[in-house]
Amino acid sequence: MNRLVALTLAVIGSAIVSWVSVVPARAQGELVLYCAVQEEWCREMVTAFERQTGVKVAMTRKSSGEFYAQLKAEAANPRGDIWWGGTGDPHLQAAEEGLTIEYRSPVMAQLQDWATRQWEQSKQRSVGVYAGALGYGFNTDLMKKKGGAEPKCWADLLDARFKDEVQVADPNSSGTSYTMLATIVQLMGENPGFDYLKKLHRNVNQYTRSGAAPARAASLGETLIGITFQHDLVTFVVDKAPIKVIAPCEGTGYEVGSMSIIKGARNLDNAKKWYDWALTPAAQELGAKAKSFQVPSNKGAKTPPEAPDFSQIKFINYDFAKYGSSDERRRLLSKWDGEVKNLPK
Ligand code: S7P
Repeated sequence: MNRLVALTLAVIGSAIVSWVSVVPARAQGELVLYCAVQEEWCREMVTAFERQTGVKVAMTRKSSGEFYAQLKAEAANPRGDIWWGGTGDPHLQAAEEGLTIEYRSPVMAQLQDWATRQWEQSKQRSVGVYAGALGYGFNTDLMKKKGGAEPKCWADLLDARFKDEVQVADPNSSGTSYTMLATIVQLMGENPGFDYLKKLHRNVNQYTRSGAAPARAASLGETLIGITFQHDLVTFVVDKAPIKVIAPCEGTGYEVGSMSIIKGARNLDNAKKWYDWALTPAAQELGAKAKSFQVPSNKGAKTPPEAPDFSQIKFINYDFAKYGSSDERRRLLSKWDGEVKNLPK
C-alpha cells in the first residue's frame, strides 16, 4: 500500500514539474521583433524568450538592408521594438541617422572586444551579438563535372569557366552582399575593386534578395558557386550537402552581427529585456541548435565546433566606422547600382 502511495505521489510530482516547465510564465506584454538571421534561429529565440519571460513576441524576418529601409520608412510611426541580428553596417547607419537609441546592458562586461567596439562606434546604439567570416562555397559534385582546378581565391571567381555559375545577393537588400562589396573595395582599392565586380557580374547567374540564399542554392546544385558568410554554408555541410567552404586566399571581410533598440519602441521595457537576455551565454548558444554557426559575442558562450575557425582565416582590417557610415554606404550602393548591376553580360 505504502509503495502504491509513493508511486502515485511520484507520478503527480513529475507531472507538476513537466507542467511548470512547459507552461509559459504569466503574460507580460508584447514585443515586436525584427529578426535578421535565419528563420530557424529567429524561431528558436522567440520560443525560448516567450517561455522564460511570458512576453508575447511578434516576429518578422527580413534581410539587414531591408530592415534598415523599414526603420527609415517607419521613423515617424515606429512599429518595431528591437532589431536583432543582421550585419553591423546597416545597424551603424541606423544609429548615425538616429533611428535607434542608446542602451547600456548590464551584460556588456561579458562581451568580446569586437562586440563592445560596435557599441562604442554606434555611440551606444548597437551592440555585437555574433561574428561571421565572408567567403564562398561550391558544390563539389558540380565542380567535378565542370573539371579544372578548384577555386581558392576571389580572383578565381572571374574564370570564364564560371560564366553564369556564381550566385550572390544584391547588396541593397543584403548585409552579406554589402559586406562583400565593402570587402572587395578595401582589399583591392576602389577602382580595381569595381573592375573586379564588373567582371564578376559576367559570371553571376542571379542577385538574390537574401544573403544566405546562394548557400542553399549551391547545396541543391542550383548554382555551382555561392558567395555568402562561411557559417551559412556550414549549415548545409552539417546536413551532408556536397559543399566545400572557401576562405579566399587574398583575405576576406567579416561581420559583427548586431542588435539595436528602435527609437520610439512602444514596448521599451520588453525590448531591454530581450537585449539583456540575447547577450547571455544561454541565449547565444541557441544559434547552434538552429544550425547557425556564428561566433557568439559573450565570452562565456561556447563557440560551436562547427563554426569556421577564425585562426585559419586571413582577415582584412575591416573599417566598420567608414563602411558603416551613412554617406559611404549610400555612395557605394548607388555606384554599384549604376556601374555593375545593370551592365549587359
Ligand atoms: O544567415 C545568417 C546571417 O548570414 O544572416 C544575417 C544577415 O541578415 C545577412 O543576411 P542578409 O545578407 O540577407 O542581410 C547575418 O548577419 C547572419 O550571419
